[in-house]
Amino acid sequence: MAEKAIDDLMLENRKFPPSAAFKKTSLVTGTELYDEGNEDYQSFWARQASELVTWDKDWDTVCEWNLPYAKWFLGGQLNVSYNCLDRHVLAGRGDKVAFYWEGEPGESRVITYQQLLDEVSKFANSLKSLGVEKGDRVNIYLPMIPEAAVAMLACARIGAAHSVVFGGFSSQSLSDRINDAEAKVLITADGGYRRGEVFPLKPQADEAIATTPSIEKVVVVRRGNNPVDMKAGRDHWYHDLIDAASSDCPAEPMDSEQLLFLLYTSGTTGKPKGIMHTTGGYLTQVAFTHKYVFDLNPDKDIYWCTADVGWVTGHSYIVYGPLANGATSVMYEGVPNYPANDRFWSIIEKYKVSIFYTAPTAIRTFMKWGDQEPAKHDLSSLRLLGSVGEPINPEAWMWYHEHIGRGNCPIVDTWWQTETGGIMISPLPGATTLKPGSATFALPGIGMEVVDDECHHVEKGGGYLTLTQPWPAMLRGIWKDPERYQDAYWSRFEGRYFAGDGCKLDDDGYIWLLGRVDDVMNVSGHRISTTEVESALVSHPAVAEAAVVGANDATTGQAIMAYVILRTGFDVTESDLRNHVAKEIGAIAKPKAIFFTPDLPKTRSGKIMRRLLRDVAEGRNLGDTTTLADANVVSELQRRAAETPSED
Ligand code: 7RM
Repeated sequence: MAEKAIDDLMLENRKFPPSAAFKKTSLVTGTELYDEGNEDYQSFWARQASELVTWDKDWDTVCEWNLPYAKWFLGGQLNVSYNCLDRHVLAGRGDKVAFYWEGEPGESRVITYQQLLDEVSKFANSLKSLGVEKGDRVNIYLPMIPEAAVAMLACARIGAAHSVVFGGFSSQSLSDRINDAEAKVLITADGGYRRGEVFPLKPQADEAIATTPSIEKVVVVRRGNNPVDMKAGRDHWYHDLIDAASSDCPAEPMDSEQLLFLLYTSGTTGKPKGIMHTTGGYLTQVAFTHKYVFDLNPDKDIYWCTADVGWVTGHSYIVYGPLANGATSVMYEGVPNYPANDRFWSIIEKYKVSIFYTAPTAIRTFMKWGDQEPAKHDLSSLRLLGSVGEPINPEAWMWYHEHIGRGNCPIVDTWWQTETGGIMISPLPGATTLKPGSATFALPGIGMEVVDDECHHVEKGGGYLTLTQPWPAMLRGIWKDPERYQDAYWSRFEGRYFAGDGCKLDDDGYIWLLGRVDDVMNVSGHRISTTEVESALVSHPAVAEAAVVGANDATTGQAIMAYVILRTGFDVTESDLRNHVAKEIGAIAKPKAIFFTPDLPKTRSGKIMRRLLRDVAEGRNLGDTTTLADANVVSELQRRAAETPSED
């Protein structure tokens, strides 16, 4: 028998079946979708494609699978922007609100489907007037303002692929991404709001495009009102273009496999990968998952996903999924703690949000800030909560359930990646009994198998998460780098996609994500996941957030080092926490050292950067820190590491 891929230490027994009240209005309460997906996944997706998407021309072939390349709905034609806008207006829903936009300083804008269609059409005409043609790439570098969605949809309308770069990225990251994509046009803003202040974007963009020969034109949205230089002939104000443009821009049918967007992921090493997503399959899966995972009732629900449009979550679950389904969404520009730590809860109360989708990093931060913040607000409009981005620790799940959901809302823990395009593993909230911290099961139509090092089936316990069959929203490759595509995703296990994540299956077949396999620690021959030790730490009432890493150790191979953020008003000793971990999951998982810290190094989308913590723990100089949200955090940790605590 192969050596165990990852140990299984934690046992979580709490169960939350869907309530009778939730089931009463839920879209799915039984196993019918799973049965259909198991029977024949291609027919299953074909049915979703015809029910959820409007096609200009039917497809001939559902799926062509030449490993590792899939094509979906070949021969079919459709336009994504038509699906997100025109068809709702044509059906008489033009006055329906698409977005309630909330600016960080407090202003709001209400945008109906008709208004969004007009604006997108005008901007699509503007892009054409700037020379953008079908097949071109357009870069988008904007704050969280409605114009970001307008720009994406305008590109989709005319068949140009967008490449959105998060507004918090540096000019160097922007220029690298523009050059890789060879984008013709850059859409940016003067600046945006963050934590009560205007951060400049146009000056960064100017710096970036000094080294991007492909950029011919720049469009600038006015938002921050900060002074900017406009270069005559090259730079255009967005509002001038819109004022001059016609709102008549018929959506052009695109081939199902037309490139819809590139989205760059930083990966662990080397240059960012331009993940390619196309049209028909992508739209089918994001519409399906947005509808069924969030149990959407487009006539009643107010949906809010707190991600930034610069991340895949923003692409799939702020823009394309919700708009394809004709949903009403909230879009918020700023940070959760401006002007105070209860901003999110005041937004939920103000717009009567019923579906709320956020990340574990945010939830743990809210735990740290204290129960009193959500308690100040009426959150009774909520009926469903979601989580994405990292494993959600069982205690963070319980806190979210109790203090935000007030015990009444199911939580959908959704596992997926930039590469998968849409949600892959998640409960269906009217059908699945939840366990706190488990993403539960693969969705209908998705082929998932846990395997060991030798690619043998794992029935129970730890292993590697693999995907065994193509899915409609899967990446179509890495832009200009087919070899890297093959190596990065299809080489570890023959014939399957390996996501890089470890997970385990419990007695009931529930999936528990255990983090990236590169982070798994090897302590005296035991393969211990960072997630389980972190969850054990977070289960102590004094702990809000924890990150653990394995550092080289002469006796045990690696030793567990833990970095812990305490909840406001709580205190605990190191040895109490070590004993707590031993009691929760076993003595082998007891951290050798625990460092208390006010903050942790995170990527700008909120994922803990364990690689940097390993550098700190092993006393190395820091590697690449350019993707960090706040670089000061690590230098502070290094300072603290110099005063290494003792072991008991
Ligand atoms: C959507 C997104 C992908 C990686 C993925 C995992 C981790 C995401 C969950 C999760 C446990 C989850 N795209 N991840 N969701 N881990 N439970 N529900 O985050 O490309 O930025 O990251 O994120 O490691 O491989 S991403």
